[in-house]
Amino acid sequence: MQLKKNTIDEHNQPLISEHKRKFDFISAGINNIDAVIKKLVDFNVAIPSWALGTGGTRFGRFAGSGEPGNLVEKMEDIGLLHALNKSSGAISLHIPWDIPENYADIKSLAAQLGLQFDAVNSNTFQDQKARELSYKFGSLQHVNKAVRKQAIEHNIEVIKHGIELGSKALTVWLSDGSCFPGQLNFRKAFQNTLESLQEIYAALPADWKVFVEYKAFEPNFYSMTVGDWGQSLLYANKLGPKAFTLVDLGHHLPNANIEQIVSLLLMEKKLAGFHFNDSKYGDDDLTVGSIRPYQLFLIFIELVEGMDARGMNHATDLGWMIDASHNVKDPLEDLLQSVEAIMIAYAQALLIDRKKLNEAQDSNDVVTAQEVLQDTFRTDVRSIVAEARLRSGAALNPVQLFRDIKVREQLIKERGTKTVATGL
Ligand code: PSV
Ligand code: MN
Repeated sequence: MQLKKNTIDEHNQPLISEHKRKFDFISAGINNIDAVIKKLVDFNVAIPSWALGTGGTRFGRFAGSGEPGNLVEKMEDIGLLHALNKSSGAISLHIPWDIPENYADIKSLAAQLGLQFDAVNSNTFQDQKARELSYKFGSLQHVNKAVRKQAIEHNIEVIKHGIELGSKALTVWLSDGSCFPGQLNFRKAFQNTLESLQEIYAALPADWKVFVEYKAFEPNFYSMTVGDWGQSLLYANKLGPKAFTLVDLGHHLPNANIEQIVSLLLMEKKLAGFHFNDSKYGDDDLTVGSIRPYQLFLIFIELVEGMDARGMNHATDLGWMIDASHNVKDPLEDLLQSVEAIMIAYAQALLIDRKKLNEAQDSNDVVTAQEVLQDTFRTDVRSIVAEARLRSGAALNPVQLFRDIKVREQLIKERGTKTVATGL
């Protein structure tokens, strides 16, 4: 299923006058509104190939219908999202869940849908049928050199798939760690992992990056070998200039100050980018902005400030991706909501009165500093984000259009009711 331009126009038409009223009101007080909108238009968030189906927990999975059964259908789903919001123009592949059968066909489909290939992801957290050795006790950290070799080769194979498609980064997330005290020698596990990563690093093309993703716990519950940003940064520093730390919002211990982590990683030129999601308790993988929108806003303040301090391009110099799971919502509607929440937080961060904030900070005026932040956070910027969509040819209200033209119903007609997308 593909969306036609006139479907978008027909949806926008009756909404335009009310939209304009709201937009004119808010934009009257902003002197650089066109520059802000241009940044929003340029900003895109990649969609992971594993997030297009209904997720689940270890207790069960309540499958949806009309879900994509292969990579082509997954790309078509992302193409739909991108047509609706013009901010989801990239796909991140997880190998071996989504190995392309024919690179040329996949690349031409991507071009037709306006999609780029974002970072490619390796998977050494599950055993694959074709692999001889088990990752039960880790992969790159494993005490057995042969297991490490198998995991290294898998990562190099993932890079090769990425090269064929035009990706420029490899994301390595390891479930390696231990479940019980005494199970692992931490130093040996670190050294083994570092040496394995060094071999993978050596296989990176000159213009590639490797993103080392950390996670505090799960599936290992006593120690994780890349458990926090400190450990990830150690690996990234030891590996070299092409290695960076990837922040997944759900991968911290409760109440971690993620905005401070982001600020310092940016300062050290070691921030790779993001896996966006939201959580109440652990790695809940909920819709971005659904639980802690203020935290997301604070993170974007640090991102914008840190990137501007280094003259970085907001849209292209870091990796932006959603990494969420959808247990009770339609995955596509959920992804539309996540992208919207990211754009809102980004728009608000762009509107912060930096000069006033800096002055307040420099004079220890804590009250004014808080006022500056909360004034902006309490400003309704949804019409600014909608205007950016309008200017790039997208829908004023993507979720409403998705429902009005019955996208899911059409996908069910095309794909059937009993479908299961690969992923977790
Ligand atoms: C692990 O929880 C993670 O966040 C990593 O990014 C994985 O690659 C992804 O989820 C999908 O399993
Ligand atoms: Mn992640």
